[in-house]
Amino acid sequence: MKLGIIGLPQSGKTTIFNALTRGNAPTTASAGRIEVHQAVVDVPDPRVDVLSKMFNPRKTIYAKITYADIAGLESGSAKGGISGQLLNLLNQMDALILVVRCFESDLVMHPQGSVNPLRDVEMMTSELLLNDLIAVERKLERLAEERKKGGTDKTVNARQTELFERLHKALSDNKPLRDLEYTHEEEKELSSFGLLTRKRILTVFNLGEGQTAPDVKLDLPSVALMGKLEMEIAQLSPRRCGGLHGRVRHQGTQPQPHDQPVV
Ligand SMILES: Nc1nc2c(ncn2[C@@H]2O[C@H](COP(=O)(O)OP(=O)(O)OP(=O)(O)O)[C@@H](O)[C@H]2O)c(=O)[nH]1
Ligand SMILES: [Mg+2]
Repeated sequence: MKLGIIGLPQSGKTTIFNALTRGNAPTTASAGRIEVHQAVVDVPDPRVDVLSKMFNPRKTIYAKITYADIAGLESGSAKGGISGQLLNLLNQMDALILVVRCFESDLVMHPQGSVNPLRDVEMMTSELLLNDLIAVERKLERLAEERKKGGTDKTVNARQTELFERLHKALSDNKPLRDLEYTHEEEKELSSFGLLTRKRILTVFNLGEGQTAPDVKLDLPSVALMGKLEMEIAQLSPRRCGGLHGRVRHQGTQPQPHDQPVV
């Protein structure tokens, strides 16, 4: 499973990525740049540990999650549709983790000039929605052209037009596409058509030390954690603490020796 970590610039994406993967990717400004760090993390599972002890196999393989820290999505990114490279990266993800800044700091600039978690969630989710709306409108235009020209299968065209009009209606009503129901056939039709609001999103409120979770109502599931503190804990020796996740195999960041499962 691939999870993409997104959020406004300087919200703490790389910090949370490091916390989840015990990585030490540099948490530096990269405004306007598309940047990605990836790491594969074993999902700790005590059941696997028990079975492994019982049967003593040559290899014990845990379920794996790939985390990708994807910088580059900002307010305004979707105006003309999210750029190809970034969209391609986002499309490869099974679900998204949206990091939202809650911590206050005079040393770290906020792209909007102030800390406001609800505004930032809405800003990022509208970028995804706008991107899908543009993609769906383009598809509907292509379908209309095909109809004019003739030559293509009329039933396929009619079926797709009906589906994409339904998507268009939902997006125009500000509704993400994950909220719609699809037939098996429609799922198949859409699987090769990258639509970002069909992906599940977990919102992570990145709190400063001692801060409590913001009192906001969201349509998305959310968790609140102190990203910087979690990163520092995760970077300690795995034998001394568990951090946010289990053992790691790194890609693109420095490899570290983690040979013991953390329970
Ligand atoms: N004080 C404080 N600083 C934090 C916290 N979390 C992150 N930071 C700082 O905020 C800055 C940005 O954090 P990053 O994790 O690099 O943020 P990012 O979203 O990856 O940033 P870009 O990749 O540049 O968009 C860094 O200097 C972090 O040390 C926090 O909880 N408290
Ligand atoms: Mg970063």
